[in-house]
Amino acid sequence: MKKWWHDKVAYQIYPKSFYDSNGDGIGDLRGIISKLDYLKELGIDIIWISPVYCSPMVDQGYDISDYYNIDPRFGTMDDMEELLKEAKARNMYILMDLVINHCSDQHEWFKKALEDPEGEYADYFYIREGKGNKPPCNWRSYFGGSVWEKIPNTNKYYLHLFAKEQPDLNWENPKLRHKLYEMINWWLEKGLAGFRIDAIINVKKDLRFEDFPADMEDGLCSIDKMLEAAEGVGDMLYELNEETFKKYDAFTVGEVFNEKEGELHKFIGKDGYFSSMFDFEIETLGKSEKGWYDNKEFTTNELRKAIFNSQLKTMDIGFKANIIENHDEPRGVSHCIKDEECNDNAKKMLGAISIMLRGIPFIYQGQEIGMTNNKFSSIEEIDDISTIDQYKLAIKQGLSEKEAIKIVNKYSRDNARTPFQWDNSDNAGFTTGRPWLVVNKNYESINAASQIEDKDSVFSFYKELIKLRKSEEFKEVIVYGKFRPMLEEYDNIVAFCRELEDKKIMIIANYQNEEQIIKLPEKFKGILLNNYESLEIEKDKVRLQEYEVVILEIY
Ligand code: TEU
Ligand code: CA
Repeated sequence: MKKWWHDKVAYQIYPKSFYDSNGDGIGDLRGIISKLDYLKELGIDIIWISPVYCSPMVDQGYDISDYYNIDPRFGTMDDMEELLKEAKARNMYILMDLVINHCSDQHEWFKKALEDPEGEYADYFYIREGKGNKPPCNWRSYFGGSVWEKIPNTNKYYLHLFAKEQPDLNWENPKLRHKLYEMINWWLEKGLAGFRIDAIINVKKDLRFEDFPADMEDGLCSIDKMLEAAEGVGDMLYELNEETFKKYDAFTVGEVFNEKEGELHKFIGKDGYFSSMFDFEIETLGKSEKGWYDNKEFTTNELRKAIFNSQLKTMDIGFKANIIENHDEPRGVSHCIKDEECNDNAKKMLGAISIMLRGIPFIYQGQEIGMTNNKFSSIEEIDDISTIDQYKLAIKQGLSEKEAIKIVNKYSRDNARTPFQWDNSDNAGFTTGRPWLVVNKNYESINAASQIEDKDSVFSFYKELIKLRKSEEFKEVIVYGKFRPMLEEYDNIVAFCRELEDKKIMIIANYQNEEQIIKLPEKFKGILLNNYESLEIEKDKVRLQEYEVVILEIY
């Protein structure tokens, strides 16, 4: 059954780093409004903005102290209303970020809970007695250390899977859940098209709050162990959808890392909890549970296998949201292409692979102009709480400062949070003030202004990809066409078909820094897109140049 969002292309904005309209060094809502035409030009329909609610910004706004107000750093509620209006005027849709696994320790609910750990608001959180003078159990936070923080002058602790300033909300409490539903519907009434839903798999805990075997010398265990044991998240997500999103035909995309085997259809199937969820295959490749210091490199063939498996597993169930990066990850082109080979052809090739997959393409701000990782020279340049934790962990595991900063440069979330590079003026045209985070030094060669009019730029290639995706002739096959892996017998070739009865296209990417000759498996009808000037083809032999990607119509 067709849904309004099936043929849309989405874009993630990290407001703090997108565009600063008032010179305070921080991106804001008026900055976003001023750039809507830029996004319209690119071909964007849906815009997800990371949190702009009131927040102490311990975790960059993912610690919300008031769900009903815009943080003054980003602007006012009038600005938010105007963004909704201006987007609507352009046939664009706004998603906000729904962070409801936890709130900020500055939220009034939590303040009231601390005032009276036996009172009504205490049950909006998980407050438990310590075991002797130790926390209730040995789970490790996503940001390092225990998930339990002691409440002063008591032997009680409160639970926080993320930072201690992000107390987990108690989803076992129907009163709390209904407070959240009220808030969600209040925003949907305002005209939001839906939400990106933050860390939502964490809302169901293993309520025994018992230890799991320690997996490191800190005596703690990965939170994944708890999530494996927790049963019943589906009941909560079903109720959430029934009480809110479903009533508005909202588009929702879940950030889900640990759904259980065989449960995908419950999440994004026909009557799923969400419309879609992100495909994190690229992001989790080589990731170690121990921490970034232990992450492994991956090969192109492994990347291909991960993407293809996910496509085949998802195709008959629903639509995932395809990404190569987001605000929690290093830049996609830096993560997936060797530094010394990371040129415009490689960046265009990666974009073509992602956008031609089956699913909803999500482009992260700056991906469309080929922004890359930053070169942080010291941990002092880093803002991100998670990166600082991972840096300390690497040092604790015996890495030198030099090795630890190398890890930070490879995996830090701040790589994706350096200011958007608009032009080659000071601070890349992001702000007239002092930017809150370093601007990538390569802004003079990588910026939007130098690419918009250049038909050979990464930006223009992304525009072509989106135009093809929306073209009358090919949109059906690109949106709904079956996914079929091709040419897996070759190394470093990422090739697949998208096909309907009456329309077939094939994408072939030579994902390496040297040419490769391949035998075309199907008779081709025409060349729809190519990141090189021309394609060398005679009969069924194709000579692909380094990082060349072609999109062909086939019979
Ligand atoms: O991320 C959830 C999540 O699992 C990631 O934080 C991941 O563990 C982390 O990036 C590893 O460094 C969401 C948001 O996307 C993230 O920005 C927030 O920090 C987190 O939730 C808490 O709200
Ligand atoms: Ca500002």
